[in-house]
Amino acid sequence: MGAVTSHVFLDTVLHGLLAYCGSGGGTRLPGADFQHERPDPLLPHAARKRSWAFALRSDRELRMHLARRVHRVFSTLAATAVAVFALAGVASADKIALLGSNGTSPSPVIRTITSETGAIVAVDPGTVPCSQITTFSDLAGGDTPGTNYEGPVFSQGMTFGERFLGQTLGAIGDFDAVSGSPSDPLTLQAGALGQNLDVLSYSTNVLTGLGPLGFPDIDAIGEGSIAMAFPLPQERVSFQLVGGNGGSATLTFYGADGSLLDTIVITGLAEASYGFETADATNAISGILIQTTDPSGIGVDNICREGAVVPTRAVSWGAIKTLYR
Ligand SMILES: [Ca+2]
Ligand SMILES: [Ca+2]
Repeated sequence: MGAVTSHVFLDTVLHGLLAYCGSGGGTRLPGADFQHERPDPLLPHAARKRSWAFALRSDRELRMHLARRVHRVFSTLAATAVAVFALAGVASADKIALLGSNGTSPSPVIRTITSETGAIVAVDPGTVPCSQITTFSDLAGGDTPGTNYEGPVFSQGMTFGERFLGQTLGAIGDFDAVSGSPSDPLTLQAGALGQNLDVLSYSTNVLTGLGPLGFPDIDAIGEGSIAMAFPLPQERVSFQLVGGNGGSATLTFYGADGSLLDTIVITGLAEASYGFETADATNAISGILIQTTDPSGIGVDNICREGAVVPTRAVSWGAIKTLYR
C-alpha cells in the first residue's frame, strides 16, 4: 500500500470512526441524545444505581462513554491502518465489559456459583420446568422508585417478605444483612415500614428488597434482602436476578420446618437466570432468602417451579406473620 493510498484509506477509516462516535461531523447514533448526557464517566453511586433502573439511558451513556474513549485515543493515533484496527478492537472489547456499569471500567466479570453443603445443586435454568411462574405482572410497579410494599407481597401463587420469622436483621452499609435460623414452621416476616419490598419496572416488573435507607431512597432499592416462600416444597426452581453489576449474592435455601438446606454464593452478578435442584431429588425447597452486596443492588423475576399441585391461597395467607420494628 503506497503512502498516498494509505493516507486516503486511513482518513476514510477515521472519518467512519468519528461518524460512529457522533463526535466528528455532527452525526449522532440513532436515539442518542448527547446534548443532555453527563460528561464524567466516573459517576457517583446514585447515578450508577439509576443505570439499571433505566436500561435505555444506560445504553446511551455506554455509547457516549465509548465515543469519548475512541475520540481520546484518536488524538494519539499513529498514522497506520494497523493501529486503527487495533483500537477498533479495544473499543469493541470495552463495550462488552462495560454493559450495565454506566461508564465505569470494571475488571472482567467471572461468574461462580458455589454450594456450601452440596444439598442444592446449580443446574441449567432451562431444564427447570416452568409450569408455574411468578412474573410480578399482577402488581403495580412503575419507574424508579417503583411501588413500595409493606407487609407480605403475594404474586402469582408465591409470597415474599424481607426475611423469615426467627431471623435477625442487621446491616452492612446500605445493605440488609440477615442472620440466625428461621423458626419452625418456615414463616415469612416483613421488614420495617419503608424497608420491606419494592416492585420496579425494569423492562418488566421485578421485585427488589429495600435496604436500611428506606423507600424511596435510590440507595435502598435493590439493597434489601428478599425472602420467598413456595406454596409447596419444590425439587427444582429457577429465577432471574437482574440489575447485578459484578457483585455477589448469597442464596440460602430452607425446608418447610425452617431447617437449612444449603447456602449458595453467586459472584459476578449480571443479568442472568439461575436454576437449582435438590441433590437427593426430594421436594425439599420451601423458601429461599436472597441477600446481596452488589453495588447496584439486584432484583428477582420470573420465578419458575413445577408446582404440580395448585396451592390454595388460604394456606399461603395463613402462614404469613407480619411484624414491624
Ligand atoms: Ca417481570
Ligand atoms: Ca429490608
